Formats: sequence, C-alpha cells, structure tokens
Amino acid sequence: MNRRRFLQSSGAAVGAHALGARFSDPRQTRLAVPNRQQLAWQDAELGLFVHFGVNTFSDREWGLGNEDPGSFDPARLDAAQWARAAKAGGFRYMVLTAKHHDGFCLWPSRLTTHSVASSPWRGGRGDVVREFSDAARAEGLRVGFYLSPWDRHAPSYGAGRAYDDFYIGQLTELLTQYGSIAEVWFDGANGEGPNGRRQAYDWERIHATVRRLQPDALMFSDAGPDIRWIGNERGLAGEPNWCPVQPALVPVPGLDGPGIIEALQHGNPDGTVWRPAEADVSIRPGWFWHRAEDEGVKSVDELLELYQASVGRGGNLLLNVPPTTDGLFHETDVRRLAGFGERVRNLFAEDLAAGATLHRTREGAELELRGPVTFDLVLLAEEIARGQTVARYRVEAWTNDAWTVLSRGATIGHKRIDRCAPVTAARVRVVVEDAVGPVRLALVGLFHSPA
Ligand code: FUL
Repeated sequence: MNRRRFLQSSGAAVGAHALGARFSDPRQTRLAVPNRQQLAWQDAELGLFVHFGVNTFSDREWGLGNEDPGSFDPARLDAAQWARAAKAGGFRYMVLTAKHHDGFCLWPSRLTTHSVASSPWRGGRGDVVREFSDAARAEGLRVGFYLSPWDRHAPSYGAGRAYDDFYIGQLTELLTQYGSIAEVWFDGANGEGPNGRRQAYDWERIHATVRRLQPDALMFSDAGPDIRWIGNERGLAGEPNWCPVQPALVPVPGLDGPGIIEALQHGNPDGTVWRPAEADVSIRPGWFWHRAEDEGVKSVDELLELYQASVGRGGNLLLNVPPTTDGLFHETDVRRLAGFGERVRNLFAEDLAAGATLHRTREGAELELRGPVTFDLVLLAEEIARGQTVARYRVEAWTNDAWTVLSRGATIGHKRIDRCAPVTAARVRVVVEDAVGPVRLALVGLFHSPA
C-alpha cells in the first residue's frame, strides 16, 4: 500500500457555510472516482429489499425448485402498501426478488411456465414485477431487480451456453418491459454442493446485456462491476470502508477464500475502480416471511444501529422486508419502518453547525459556531465526486481551554456518522491524521439526539 500524506497547507477561511469546505490541493494523484449513476445511488443511501415468492408459501428460505406454482396465491397483494411503507421509512429505492434460487418467476416469463402465470393469483394473469415497479415509481422510488443466477428449477442449469441463453433471456424481459431500472442484483449464492450441477456463467455477456438494455442501471454482486457486496449479511460496513477496490481481488461473484471477504468489507485505498458497498440485511431473522419469526422483527433502535453501521460508514443499506402469504408487509414491519424513518428524520432535523464558519486548517477543518451548542452526533462527508482520501481522522471540541477528542475513525467517504458523549462547545475541528490524496471535506454537521 502506497500511503502518502496529503494534508492542507494553508489556513484560509473557505466560506461561511458548513457545506462549503472545499479544499483545493494542487497535488493531484490518480484517484478512482464514481460515475454519475454511482453518485446518485450513493446519495440515495437506503434501499428496501423485498424477498417474495414460493418460499413465502412453503415456509422455506431456499426453495428446492420443484414447488407447485399453484401454491403462490397472495390473496391481498398490494405493492402500493410495500412502497408506502418504504417511503415512510425514508427508503429511496426497492429491489424485488423477481426470481429466487427456486426458479419461480414473479412475472409471466415467456421462457418458462414456472411463474405467476401458472398460479391461481389474479387468475394466472397477474404480474408482481409490474405491480411492484408501478407502485415504487408512484412513491418516487427507484426500481431494482434480483434475478438469481442459481436456478434449481431450470433443466438447463449447468449446461453452459443453454442456461446463459435462458438467463439472459429472462434478464432481457426484466430490462425491457418494466421501465428504467436502477439496480440489477446478482446473487453469488449456490448450494449445489460438490456433486451438484455446475454452471460457469458467462458474466461478460450478462454484463453487456445490462449495459446495452439499461445503460444507467448499476450492477451489484460480490465482484461488482458497479456496486460491491459488503461481505456479510448483517448490514455492517467495514472500518475502514473504501469505495475504490482492486478488481483483481474479487474477479467473479460467489468466490470464497482468504482475502475475499476482507476485500469486500474494506475496499482498498489504492483501488483502481470505484465500487461503493451495499450492506444487505433482513428486518427479520430470515429473508422470506415466516410466521414463526413475527416476534423477531428488528426494533427501531436496532435499525438505527444498522443505519449508523452502514450509511454512517459510507455504504448503502439494503434492508429486506418480506411480504406475508397475504401479499402485504406485516403490520409490525410497517410500524418499525415508519418508526425508523421518523427517528432518522428527527435525528438530523436541525444541523447545529448551520451558519458556522468553516476554516480549512493545516490538518483538516475547523468550525467556528455562532455560539456554544450541545451535540452528540457528528456527521462528516467527503466530496467523493473527486475521490475518497481520508484514511484516519479525529474530531475534537474546544472545551475548558483545551481540545478534547470526541471521536476517531478511519474512512469518511460518502458519509460518516460519529456518536459522542453530549458536549457543549463553540469550536469543533476535524483533524485528518492520514490521507491518500487531497482532502476535500464536503460537510461537517452537528446534531443533538432528541430525548
Ligand atoms: C443470499 C441468498 O442465498 C439468500 O436467500 C438471500 O437472497 C440473500 C440476499 O442472498 O445469497
């Protein structure tokens, strides 16, 4: 690792607005930077995952592939209820399991009869993907699809080209019939075991298909190419969490082995490509709805912890909420989403640093507030459009004629949320102790948690 120090050299004031801390440093290195779609996706911060399918009815997490499509019959399905709950929670995009490992399609695919078209739901004329996309857009949310590469139903699975054709055909249906797609989620999971069928996916062709049909869609998988998996299913981003990665470390989805999880968790300060992390986790113990888990829905406090450990560490949070056999989100889940949304809104309702003067200093930035304020949350952001550089920093407040350390961290990136013991101060500073390029803080915000 080629770690250099790139800190500011002059102490000039940079403006009277907390957002205005733009450090220009003539020393430029070749830093990886996000593209426009990645930036917009990172600004969205919160995605809602929706796991739904025959597993919902068989009470399983992984279907076997031989489920009866007749079992799929969500009597009260209302995707508008899902989208409203997502919106109330502050989520900005939704990702639906259009097909999970069992191969059952939530849309009437022309390539298989193993779909909603063979179910009693809406007399076999229904299309969950359509209702989902329409409902999400009606709430102003962007749409994403999960299409499991591993397919336990498809007879061609493991046959190479024949399955790739089938998979790409399904992808083509999803990318041509449902409007503009923000994210395509490629799951690396495979439970075939050592004696199972082996499919060497033609990732190059799969990726090219997405680029051609939806040039603005971002592709997620362990290996990217646009968004990387965070390396665990507990919703936790790493510390550090770099957006840049070395693509050779995780070349294809679904690999395990030493160093892979590490590379996904942390990214790489010298990475050559920009691959922001998405942290996925379920609001319940399982990904699909199980009545036995109705008491296991994460509390608002737990969701807030997850928010801090994902979005608050520069990643996106993809929180799964699974519809029940009725086709609705369970009322407990709906309440928790609303409670979470309200808590986040209240927490960040008033930036106590608004109107402060932000000076750049030799080592970072100093905020001169208009008077003493009491806060227990510090929000930091880098101007990531120009790369991510902060590798270690500390936040301090001027109290009792001395600088007191409030928090320390490694990376900042898109957003960093630090909690500290409540403190009252009129001067606050960010000291960057190590950086791999010019430091450009975009934001220093101070907040006080409501009682
Ligand atoms: C995993 C899958 O095996 C789980 O069922 C779930 O879909 C999760 C999001 O990804 O790899």
